[in-house]
Amino acid sequence: MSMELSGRKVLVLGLGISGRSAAAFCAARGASVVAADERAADALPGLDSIEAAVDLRCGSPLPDPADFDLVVPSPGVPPARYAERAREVAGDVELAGHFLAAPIVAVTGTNGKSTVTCLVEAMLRACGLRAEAAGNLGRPALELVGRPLDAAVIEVSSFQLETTQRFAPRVAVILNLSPDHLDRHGSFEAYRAAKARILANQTAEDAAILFRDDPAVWSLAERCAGRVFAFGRSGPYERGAWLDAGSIVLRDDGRELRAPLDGSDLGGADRLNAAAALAASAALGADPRRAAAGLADFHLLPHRCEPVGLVDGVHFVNDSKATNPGAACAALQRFSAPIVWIAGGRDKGLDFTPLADAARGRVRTALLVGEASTSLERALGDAVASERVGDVEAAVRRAAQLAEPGDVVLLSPACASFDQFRSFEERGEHFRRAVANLTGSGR
Ligand code: UMA
Ligand code: ADP
Repeated sequence: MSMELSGRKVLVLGLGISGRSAAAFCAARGASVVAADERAADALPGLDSIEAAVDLRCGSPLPDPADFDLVVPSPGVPPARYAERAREVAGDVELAGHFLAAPIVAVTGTNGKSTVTCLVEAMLRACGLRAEAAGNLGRPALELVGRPLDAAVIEVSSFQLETTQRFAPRVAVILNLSPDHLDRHGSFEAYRAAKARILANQTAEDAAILFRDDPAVWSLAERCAGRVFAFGRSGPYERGAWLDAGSIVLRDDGRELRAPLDGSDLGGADRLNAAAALAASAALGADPRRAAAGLADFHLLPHRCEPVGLVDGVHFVNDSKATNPGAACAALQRFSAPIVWIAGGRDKGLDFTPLADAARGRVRTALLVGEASTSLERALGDAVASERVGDVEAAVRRAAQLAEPGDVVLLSPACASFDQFRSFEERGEHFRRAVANLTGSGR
């Protein structure tokens, strides 16, 4: 398989963030590019920034892949749309893997990818390395090609990994695996297999960072060609990072380092994320002591267990990014105070029953919004009291009535946002504004 682009006929499928970047990239390297999207041009932002040489086909059925040398699919286009008729397939992550000169740290898993990607970037920078983050977190991976970098830190989704052939990161991280995107992958096993592709082309020179506490992840250790670092709640591990009395302990080649977390604003699963990121930085060869110092100024990303207000002694926390049950379970387990929990949204057909166990004994009342309210109500059964409310604003007002001082009001929906919002960010902003409105400061 050649990655030569010059003079080749390339079909880019989808003209969202990654398709626009892939079309520009291939055209700049001399390919003859057709870029297609089933949506009409006026529904697609950013088309004017694409080189004139790219032949845009919008608002019509996708062209036949058989007429092209190479198909570059966007992550959101399912392989069934092109795989059988394509001669060669390489998504933007595969192309980035080929064209990037810097070593790659690739991060996948069901939850925590963006956080860990940003943590690794921060840690490597604290070591004085030129590191930049990209990938599924929103900046297309191909934007890193040609930049002066010591390391590329790339968040990779199951959609992006599904089509990789030769992608071989120097360091691969798999954070956790719980059901998500089963509508696309068909089964949990197929989803896991897509994620496991992050390890498929690694060699003895590479390293994998795997979650020790999740059998679905840890059992992949046997497929690793390189060094394996475990990370988890309780070590010690022969090689890896674990949590111990408010610190991360990192052990590599018989040496141990203790990095206190007390000064950082990391709690709950983010402590595990920091352990994974520290192991990844060490695996890349960075000085772990300097890397750990990078935690001191790290600020959590918005919409991930983000504190957004303290009203009458009640803490309001925005975890709008929790778009699957696994993420919401982690958020519920994070707090020791009673929780008034706001959940619901677009039902992705995932099993909600694990939420009942996570909520039992922690949740004062569950306030259910959106299309998934009925299935959530059924899954929660008598584990917790629940009420249906119309939308996020109404839920915040009701939560303020139910919560007692010291409680946490947590938006952690376990569902996609698309029934009522354009994105999880928009949902989180609605929550933030509704909280501000409780005190009048949002007016
Ligand atoms: N399209 C078609 N036909 C199809 C499917 C899609 O024409 O059958 C077109 C759509 O009309 C649309 C375009 O393809 O205009 C969208 O492509 P896309 O869905 O791949 O979206 P991008 O804007 O390119 O964003 C993608 C990732 N999207 C998905 O995986 C669905 C973004 O992750 C990522 O940030 C971006 O590339 C940069 O790498 C989003 C996401 O939801 C945030 N990811 C999932 C997740 O995190 O859970 C995996
Ligand atoms: P991703 O990029 O995988 O979606 P994010 O860092 O954006 O990950 O976090 C997504 C959601 O997962 C948030 O709701 C966050 O609170 C939760 N989360 C973060 N890290 C973990 C983890 N290690 N395990 C479970 N849930 C997590």
